[in-house]
This record gives sequence, C-alpha cells and structure tokens, in this order.
Amino acid sequence: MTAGGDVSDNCGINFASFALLSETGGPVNHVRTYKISDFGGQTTTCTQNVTVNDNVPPVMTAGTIAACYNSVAAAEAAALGATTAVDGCPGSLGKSVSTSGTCSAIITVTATDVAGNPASVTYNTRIDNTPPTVTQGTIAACYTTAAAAQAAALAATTATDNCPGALTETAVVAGTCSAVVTVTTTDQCGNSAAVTYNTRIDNAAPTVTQGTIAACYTSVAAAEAAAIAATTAVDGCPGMVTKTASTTGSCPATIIVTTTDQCGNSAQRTYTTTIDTTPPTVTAGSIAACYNSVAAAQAAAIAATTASDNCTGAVTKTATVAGTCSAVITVTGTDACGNSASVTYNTRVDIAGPTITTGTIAACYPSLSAAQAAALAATTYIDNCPGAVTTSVTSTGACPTTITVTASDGCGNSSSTSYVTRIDNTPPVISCKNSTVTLNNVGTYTLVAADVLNLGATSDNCGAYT
Ligand SMILES: [Ca+2]
Ligand SMILES: [Ca+2]
Ligand SMILES: [Ca+2]
Ligand SMILES: [Ca+2]
Repeated sequence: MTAGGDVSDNCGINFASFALLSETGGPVNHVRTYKISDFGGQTTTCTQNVTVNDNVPPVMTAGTIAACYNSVAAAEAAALGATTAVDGCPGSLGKSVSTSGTCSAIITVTATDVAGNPASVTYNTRIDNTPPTVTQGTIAACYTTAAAAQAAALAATTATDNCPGALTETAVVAGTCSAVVTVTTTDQCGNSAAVTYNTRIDNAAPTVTQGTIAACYTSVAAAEAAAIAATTAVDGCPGMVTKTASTTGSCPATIIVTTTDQCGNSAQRTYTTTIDTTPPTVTAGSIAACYNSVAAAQAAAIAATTASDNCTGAVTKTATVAGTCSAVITVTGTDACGNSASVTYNTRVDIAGPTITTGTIAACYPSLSAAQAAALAATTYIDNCPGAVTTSVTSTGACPTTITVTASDGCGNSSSTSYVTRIDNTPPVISCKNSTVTLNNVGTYTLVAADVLNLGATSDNCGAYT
C-alpha cells in the first residue's frame, strides 16, 4: 500500500476504499484506525500505534510590555500576555515566567511543548512599588504669583528614589492669603509622595487713603512722620502693612509715602509741604543811643534789622526790651516754619525827666543874667539814668519876671521849675513940689508923700514905689 502496511483479500482489494477512521491518544503516542474494503463490499479495519518523535522547540514571539510595573505579578502577567508561542506539533504548550531584579528587571517567559522542548523570550522592565523619599525645604512667607510660589516650592523640594532615573515633580496651589502648595514627586513607575508648604499669594497692593499734613515742618523726620500718620492703608490679606516715607526738596518738599504689604506689593501717595530747618539770616543795623519810650525803642530796632530766609515767605520780626538805662533790645526774626534767629541792641530807654528841686531866689535882681544865674544856682536836679543833664533858662516879663529852669536828660525828657522875681535896674523918676507947713502945738509938723512929691510926675518902671 502506498500508505504503508500490508493488506490481502481472497477476491481482490478495492484500494480506493482505504481511509483513516479515527485517531485517538496524545500528541506523542496516538492510535490510528483505518478501513479498507474488497470489491465484494466486505470491510475490515486495522489499527496503528504512532509515536511522534518531536525535537523542535516552540517558536516564540516577544511582544511589548510597559516600562514599569508596581508588582512582579503585574509585570509577569503582562509578559505572558504579550508573548505568543506556536509549536510544530499539536498539543498545548506549557508556559512559565520568572523574574530577576527590580529596577532593572528581566522577565523570562518560557514555553515548553509536549515533547519537552523549551523556548524562551525575555523582557526588560522595572518593578518599583516604592514611592520616592521627599525632603521638604523652606519657601518664603509670601509670593506675588501662584507660579512663583510653585516654582519656589519645587526648587525647595528634594527627592530620591530607590530606582534610578528622573523623578517628576509637580506643584499645585490652593488658596491665596493662606495658600497651601502641594509638591508631588512621582517616580518612573507612577509611585508618588507629596509635601506641602504654607505661604501667601498676594498680588494686590494695599488700598491707600491720603490725608492732609501741615504747610511746614522744621525737620524732615517730623514731616515724614506726619505724612506717614496721615496715610492709612488696608490690605486684602491680613497682617501689618508697612509705611515708609522719602523726601525730595525742601521749599517745597515732596514726600512720597509707600505702603507695602507682606508680599512686597506697594502703593504710594505724594504730599507737598515745606521743610525748613534753617532760621532766617538776621542782620543788626544801628539805633540811637536813647529812646524815651519802649515802643519807640522797639520800633527803631525792628526797622534797623534786616532779615532774609532760605525759603520764600515773610519773616516776622518782633522785639522785646529788657532793662531801662542799660536796655537790651532783642529783635527776633521768625520764618514761616517757626525757625528764628535774633540780634540784640544796647541802648537806653528812659521815659522820665530829671527830678528837680526848686530853691529860693531873691525878690529882685538888677539884671536878668543875675536873676537867671541865681535861679540856676538855686535849682538842683537828678536823673533816673546816669549821664549828663543839660539845663536851660528862659524868662518872661520884668516886673515881675518868671524865670523857668529846665533840666533835660540825654533822652529828650525834661523837667522844669519857675521862679518869680523882679528885674529892676532903673531908678524911680521923682518930682518934688513946694509945700507950706503949719507947726502944731509942740512945734513940729508932718509931711506925707503927697506933701513932698508931685505925684503926677513921680514914677518907677516897676510900678510901685515907696
Ligand atoms: Ca520608586
Ligand atoms: Ca496685598
Ligand atoms: Ca528758613
Ligand atoms: Ca531821665
């Protein structure tokens, strides 16, 4: 037979009827049953024991698995699933998988055919179930943007992993004034660990309200303090808002107050004032040696004093007087900011004339000069201030004559006293007349003036005569 084996029949065999009826048993040892008929329709069967001798291992095709797995089981399952194996002989293939290493793991998938021929493929992957070790650093108390806070938190965070390779760091921010930045570090297998930072994210400057300050200050410090006090500021986030001031110029001065929140966001307001730390320049002139009133002395000293100032605006001059006969007048020039400078003058302020004591002179003098000399000599005087006192004498009339003695101090104050006398240097004019007398009983007679004088022709320049 062409198919092998032997066959015989007494009536001849129909070879076309030869066929395989069944095949039983395993892939290595199985039993085949054949049939064949003769031309008379008689059929018979035979069995064949077949032993397969297979020494060709399966053909294995490696697929693709992920770069990393969190467990050996997952990695091996993936390797098994990715691997195909076919064998030239029937029968199921036995598959096994084994793993060596972790971060650089090698997974071996082995397929074995029925005859025990093995074949393998290997996969390189990573098996990492350990998250990175993350170390928290320090970030600032405040940032003006979420991006800056994230960047700082990322930079402050360090991480190491049990396996080599780059770690991925990400940061997210929740909140603003009390923000929490979460930095998550992820290894190449997706294992992650996180740390958090508390900070503030504030990009809004304080809201500033400008007040008013005075027109003038005598120091930069005082002006800046006033400008700071006049400025109020509130911020969207809690915490102190700091205020600082800077000044340019003096007459006028510009003061800028800067308010800054705890994140460095700032807003400014500008004030204009005058800062004058320099007193006026006061120059003394000359005044008289003496004045007879306080007001006159003050007015003279003020008028004699010149003043100028470094800033525009009037300089006010005032004067005070101390003392009298040796008076000191202080003239003070004050600028618009209250800075002042003074000069002094020495003079006399004398408001009292000499004190005069009137004496006594004769009732009559033969000459005016004699009478005046007598009046001067009879008069004594003393002044309240030291210094020369001058005298003068005036007269009016003759019979009688009023002689006035005036004593003047050096300040124009004077006192006077008067004397009444007679100045008579002219003898009477007399005219006698004849007279006839009659003796009385004792032999005498009496003559009165009218008996002697011709009264109509008798006179004196001073009037009365005796
Ligand atoms: Ca890891
Ligand atoms: Ca703010
Ligand atoms: Ca000044
Ligand atoms: Ca006087």
